[in-house]
Amino acid sequence: MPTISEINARFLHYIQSLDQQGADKLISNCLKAGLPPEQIITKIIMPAIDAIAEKQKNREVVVAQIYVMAKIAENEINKVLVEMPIKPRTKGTVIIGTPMGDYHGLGKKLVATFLRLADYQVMDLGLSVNHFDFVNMAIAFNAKIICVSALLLHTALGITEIRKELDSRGYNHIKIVVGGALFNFNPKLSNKYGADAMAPNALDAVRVVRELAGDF
Ligand code: B12
Repeated sequence: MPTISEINARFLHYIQSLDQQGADKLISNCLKAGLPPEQIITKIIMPAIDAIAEKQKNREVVVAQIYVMAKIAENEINKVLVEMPIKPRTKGTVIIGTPMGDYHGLGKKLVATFLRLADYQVMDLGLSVNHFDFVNMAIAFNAKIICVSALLLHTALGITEIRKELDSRGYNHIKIVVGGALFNFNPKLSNKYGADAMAPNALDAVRVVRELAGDF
């Protein structure tokens, strides 16, 4: 059995070569070999996406390539997520989505899954969500937390709109937690946009949600 870093290098090679079949076979073999799904996501798939992000920063790949690479990564994430245990949701409801105009969905999907594994009922509103919908759903489902996954600077203003809408309707006890590339680049932005907290990854997202919801 190759080491995790060897598997990661191979996975990166497959997505860089836009080889869906190779990636598929590799991840299937990892699952068959009994590698824990969480480890496959955090140690094999996510580091590969980070490496691609680095290449994009250095302008070594173009958006069309990133699109296909992200699609391959997403297919493999979906395959691994199916293997994760289904647990009863004993904690409260959390609303999650991306702000209007933001179609980056991989981080949101992972955060939603990790919250579900931590027993939260997660209402995933999907991509490019209007701020009214975030607020209406939070109120309707008695959620204590709204999670916003924001990767684009110009669409993150949607978070400020959610804050304003909550405050103007007297729901300022509902907390906003944010994450995504934007806040990993500059964590202070979370405060600027009116969020209560940020987390840099899906595991920390669970910790922050627990703290804000008062669940231990
Ligand atoms: C893949 C990708 C795409 C794919 C998205 C495919 C998909 N299905 O999601 C495609 C090709 C479609 C795309 C398009 C664009 N993209 Co793009 N994209 C990326 C890239 C390379 C990776 C994002 C990703 O999926 N990462 C993997 C996931 C797992 O990580 P993550 O999202 O960060 O999530 C983790 C944490 O951040 C955290 N987290 C995430 N959400 C949340 C939420 C909460 C509540 C919490 C607590 C935590 C949390 O936990 C997650 C898991 O650990 C980033 C670079 C980067 N550094 O992020 C650029 C990036 C986000 N894109 C960028 C841009 C500009 C664009 C485009 C405008 C086109 C372009 N010129 O590149 C379009 C815009 C499309 C739109 N309107 O949404 C810029 C944004 C810059 C900015 N400041 O606004 C980035 C940063 C690249 C760059 N360096 O320039 N992109």
